Amino acid sequence: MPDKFKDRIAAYQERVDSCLDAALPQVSVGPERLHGAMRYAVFNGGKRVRPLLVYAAGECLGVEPHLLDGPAVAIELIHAFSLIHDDLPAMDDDDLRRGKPTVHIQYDEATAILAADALQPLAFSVLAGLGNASASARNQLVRLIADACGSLGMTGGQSADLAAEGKTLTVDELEHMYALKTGALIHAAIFSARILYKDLDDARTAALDNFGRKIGIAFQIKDDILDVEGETHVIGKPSGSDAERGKATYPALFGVDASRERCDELLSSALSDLASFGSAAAPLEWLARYIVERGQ
Ligand code: GRG
Repeated sequence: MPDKFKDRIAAYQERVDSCLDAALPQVSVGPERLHGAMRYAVFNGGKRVRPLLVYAAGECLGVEPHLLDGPAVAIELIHAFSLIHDDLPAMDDDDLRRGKPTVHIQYDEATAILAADALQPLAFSVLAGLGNASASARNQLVRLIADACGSLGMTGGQSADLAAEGKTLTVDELEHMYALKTGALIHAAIFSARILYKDLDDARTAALDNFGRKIGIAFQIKDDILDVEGETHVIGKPSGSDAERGKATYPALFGVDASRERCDELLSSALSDLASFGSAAAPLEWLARYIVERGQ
């Protein structure tokens, strides 16, 4: 990774971590166990890809970072919420996440459910309380992120994912499920910068929209490949767990080679969507490559 990106990424990760710390209640405030579980879920080692996409899309459009802190925090809180639910016994029943016990293992199932229940409204409270955005921008951000996690977004995708276990899907059905389950929040991360930048023409709005959708699907295909090929200590969760549960994934249905080819195809198409933004899109380009080439 070129040093200029390494430094910038580390700075944005620190920035969002400090904003997350400010948004989350302290553990010393009651109910202490609940607040401990919420903080555990957020601060146990995530890569912060979604907040990084918010800031990179902001750089692409020339939006000031301080305007992007709110959506970056809200989206990471929603992401943490979704991972708690995803790991529960009623869903994927995973004991390990980011190399550490999942929230329901570290605490207990009831506390994990409540921590997730509390992270979601906190995300919307952060957005509603944005002091540096117009009322119209706040409304649009709430709508964008609510839709991305609702039944026509992440929750709907998760429902389709559970229903598809042990079944065969077509490429289109599978990619639609990925677009909802994983892609919707990734797209919302990129598009939140668009909401804060008023003067983007229709062609470039569509280009950013397409970039977000393609990179969201590629993210999930890469996640599937890592589940097949990654080692547990590197990916931080049990390797091979998708196959064990009979999950409908790209590698399971179409093979690892086809999965890699599809990832590369989505990446190159997504990169061509950024052409009209010139060098301002370099951080987004870098993140898109990272999403497809990452090892964890
Ligand atoms: C949260 C509204 C809402 C509903 C819950 C459980 C659920 C419905 C949705 C789960 C969706 C889900 C877990 C999709 C998988 C996305 C994915 C590949 C997550 C891993 O993301 P990384 O690699 O994780 O960015 P880190 O650990 O780096 O944060």
